[in-house]
Amino acid sequence: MPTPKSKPFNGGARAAVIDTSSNSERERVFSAFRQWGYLEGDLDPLGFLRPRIAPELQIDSEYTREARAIYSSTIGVEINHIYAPERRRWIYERMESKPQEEDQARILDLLIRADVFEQVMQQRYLGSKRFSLEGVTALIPLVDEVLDTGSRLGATELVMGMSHRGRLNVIAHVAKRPPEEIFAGFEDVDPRSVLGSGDVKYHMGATGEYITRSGGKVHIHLVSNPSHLEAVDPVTVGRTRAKQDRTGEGGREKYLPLLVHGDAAFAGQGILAETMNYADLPGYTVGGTIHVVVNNLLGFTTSYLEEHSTRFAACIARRQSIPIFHVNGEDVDAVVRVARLATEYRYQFGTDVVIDLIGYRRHGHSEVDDPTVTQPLLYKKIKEHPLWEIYADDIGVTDAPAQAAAIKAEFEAAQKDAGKITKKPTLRELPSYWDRYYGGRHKPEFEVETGLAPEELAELSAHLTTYPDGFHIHPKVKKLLEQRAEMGEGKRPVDYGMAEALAFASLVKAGIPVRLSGQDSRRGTFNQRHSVLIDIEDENEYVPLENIAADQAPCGIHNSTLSEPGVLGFEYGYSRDYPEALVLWEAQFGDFVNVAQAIIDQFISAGEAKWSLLSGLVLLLPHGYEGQGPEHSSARIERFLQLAAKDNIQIAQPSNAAQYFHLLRRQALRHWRKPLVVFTPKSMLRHPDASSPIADFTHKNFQNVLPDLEIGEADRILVCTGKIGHELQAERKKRKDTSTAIVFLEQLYPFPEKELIAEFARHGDSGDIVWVQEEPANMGALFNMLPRLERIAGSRHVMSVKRSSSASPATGSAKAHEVEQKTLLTLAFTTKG
Ligand SMILES: Cc1ncc(C[n+]2csc(CCOP(=O)(O)OP(=O)(O)O)c2C)c(N)n1
Repeated sequence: MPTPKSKPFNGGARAAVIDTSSNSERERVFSAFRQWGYLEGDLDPLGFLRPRIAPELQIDSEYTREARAIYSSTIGVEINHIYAPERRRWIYERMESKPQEEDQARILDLLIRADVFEQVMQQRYLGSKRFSLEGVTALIPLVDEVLDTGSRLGATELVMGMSHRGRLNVIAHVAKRPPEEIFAGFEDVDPRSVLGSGDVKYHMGATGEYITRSGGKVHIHLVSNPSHLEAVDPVTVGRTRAKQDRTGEGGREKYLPLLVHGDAAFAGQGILAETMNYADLPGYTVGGTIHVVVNNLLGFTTSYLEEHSTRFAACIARRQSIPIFHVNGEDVDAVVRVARLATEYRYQFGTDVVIDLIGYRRHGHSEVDDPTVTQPLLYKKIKEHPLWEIYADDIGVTDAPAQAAAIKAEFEAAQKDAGKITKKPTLRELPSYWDRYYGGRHKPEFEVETGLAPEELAELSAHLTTYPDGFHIHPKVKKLLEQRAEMGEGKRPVDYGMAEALAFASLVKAGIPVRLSGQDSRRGTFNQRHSVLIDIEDENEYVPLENIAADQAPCGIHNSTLSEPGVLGFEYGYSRDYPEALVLWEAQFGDFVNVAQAIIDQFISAGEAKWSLLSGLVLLLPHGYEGQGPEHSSARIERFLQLAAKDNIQIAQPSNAAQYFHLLRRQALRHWRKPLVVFTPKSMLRHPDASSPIADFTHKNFQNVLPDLEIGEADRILVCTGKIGHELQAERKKRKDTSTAIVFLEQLYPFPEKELIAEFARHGDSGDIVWVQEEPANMGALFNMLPRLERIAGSRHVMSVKRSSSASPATGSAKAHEVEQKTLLTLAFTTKG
C-alpha cells in the first residue's frame, strides 16, 4: 500500500468562528493587520530592530486601534504563508480572544531564578564562559508553559536540543539538576576521569523530572551536543522519532521535541533547513517540533543586519506552511501566551511551529568577550537596562528584591557545596533499554554466531521473492525476484542485493527492527535493492520485508530527502534511542558522505569519548574506482581511519555477498554497540566473483581477514581491501601466477592483527608483502596500514602499490582510469622493493 501521509492527530481544524469572507469595514481593517501587523509590532525590547512601516496598515478607521493592539503589539504572528485557511483562522480566533490571566507570581519567580543564577555564576567564576541567558531569560517561563500545555495534551517527555546560550540555566531550571552539580563543572573536579576525553560543561546532556504548573510530570531529556551550531537539530528529531516508534500508538503525543536556536545560527546553518524539510515526511515526522529562536539580534560580534537577508532570522521557516510567532521577550505574559498557542498548534495540526523570542544579550558573546568594542552604543543602553525588575514593576510586586536575595543565598550555598564534590557528577540517567549494551574496547566474548540453517534461508527467500496474487509486477523486477528465488534455493550464487535482503529478513523475523534511509534507497541507486515492489497498473506497493512473519519486527526502508548531514544526524539520533534495532544510513555514492562530516566527527566517532554515549549506526558508503570521475569513486577511507581510536568505530569493506550478510547480522546481534562504516560495492554488486554460494550463509561468521586458501608458500603476499582484490585475482589467473597470495582485509578497524599474522604465517616467512590500493598515495588506507603491516611483517619486506598522489580522488576520463588500473595491476605483481 502507498505509505500514508502524516495526519493531524487531533482530527483537523475546528469550525471557523471568524468570517474572513465578510466585506465589513472591521473585517477589512482586521484583514490588513492579520497579514501585516507583525511588521509594525513592538517586538524588540531595546528598539534595536530597524522599524518598518507597512503602507497597508495606514488605515483611517475606528477599528485600527483595536486591530493594532492585537496584531502590532508585543506579539507578531507571521502566518500569511500558511496554505490552509482554517489553520490561519485557528490562530486569528485565539489572537482575537481575551488573553487568559497568567500565573504572574510563578513567572516572576522563574525570571528571578534565571537571572540570579547567571549573576551568582558571574560573581564566583569570573572569567569562565557560561553563555548567559540574561536578556532572554523569558525562555524559562516559555518552556514552563510549553511543558504545562504539552503535559495537558499528553506529553510525558520533552526531548530538547539546544546550543550554548542559556544551557546551564536550562539544565538547572528545566532539567532540574541540582545547582551544585552544575557549579561542580566550574570547579572542574575530578580531572583524571576525563584525561583526553569528556567535554565542556555547556555541551553535556542532562535528564530530569519537571513538575508543571498544573501538577503534571514531564521527563526532560536534554541532548548532548557539540559546538557545531544546529548540528544537534536532526539528532534531537531522530531521537524523538525513535522514542515515538518504540511507543507506537500515541508516541507523537507523548514525546514532544523542542529545539532552541540562536538567531545567527537559525538563519545561517543549512542543517536546520534540512531538518525542517523532512518535518512532514512519513519516514521522519515527529508530529511537529517546537522551535524557539533565542533572538538577541547578535551573533558573536555580528549584528543581525549582517546575519541574514531576511527581516527576521526566523524567516527561513516561511517556506513551510507553519506559523512563526515573534514575541517581545520583555512582555513575559505575552511570551507565555505565545508558548501556549504554539504548543496547542503543534498538538492540533501536527506540524512544526516557530517562536521568535526577541531580547538582547546582556554581556559579550561569552562573558570573557567585551561587546563594547563592536556595539558601543547598544551596550551603553544594555548596561543601564534592568532585568526581572521590569516584570516585577509591570505586575506591581514590591517585595521582589527580598525574593531575589533569598534565591541568591540559595545558589551561594549550592556553590559552597559544589566545592566539596570530589567525583564529576553525571547529569543524566540512561534509559533502561541501554542496560544490555556495551561500549569500550572490543572483547572476544562479544562475538556471535551469524550463520543460518539452510531451511531458514529457504523460507526467508520464499517470503522475499513472492507477492500477492493479482499484483502486477514490473517485468524487470519479476526477473530479479525469480533469480533471487533461485539464489535462495542454492541454484545460483547469492549476490549482495539478496544477501542484504536475507540479513534484514532474518533480523526482523527474530524481532530486531530494521530501519534504512538514504537517497533512493527503496529501489537502490544501483538497482540492487528493490525493497518495495510497485504495481505497474495502480502504483500500489508491496514490501516483502514487511511480510516475513506475523509477529516480525518492523522494517522501514525510506527514501530520504536530498540531504546528508540532516539525514545522517537524524539516523544517528534514531540509533541512540533504539539500540535493539539495526539502523542504517546509505549515501547515494560514498563521495557525498563528506557533506555530513560534522555529524561523523562530532557525534559518530567522538560521541562515546565525549559523552559516554553509544550508537550502533551503520553507514553504507558505495566506494570503488570504476572510471566514473572524481565524485563517484571514493568514500574517503582515509578520513574514517584517521578518526579511529580506542575501538570507537568499526570500518569494514566486505568483498563478497556472504561477508556483507554476516557483517550486518553481527552488527545487530552482538551487544557491543559501535558505529559501523561499510564501504559497499557498485560494479561488484552483481559480479559473479563477489557472489557467494548459499553454503557460505549457513556456517561461517564474518571474517575480518579473508585468507588465500589457493596458495600455500608465497613469494609475495598482496594485501588489499574491496574490489581491487577481485581484479588482482583475475590478473593472477591471467598470469598463471602460483606464488602470489592475495589476502583481503575485510575489517580495517579495529585492525585484525592476530588474523593477519596467522595468514602471513601460512604463506611462509620470506618474500614481500605488498599493500595494494586503488586510491592515490595520499588517500585510501595506505597511511594507516603501512606501519601496522611493518610491525607484523617479520622478515618480509613491506611495499605498496597505489595511484600517484593527487589533489582530486580520481580522473574524469574513463579511458585514463583503465590505463591507471592496468598499471596498478601490473605493478602489484612486478614491483620490487
Ligand atoms: C557551525 C559553527 N560555526 C561557528 C561557530 C562559532 N560560534 C559560536 S557561537 C557563534 C555565534 C552564534 O550566534 P547566535 O546563533 O545568534 O547565538 P547567540 O550566541 O547569540 O545566542 C559562533 C559564530 C560554531 N560554534 N559553530
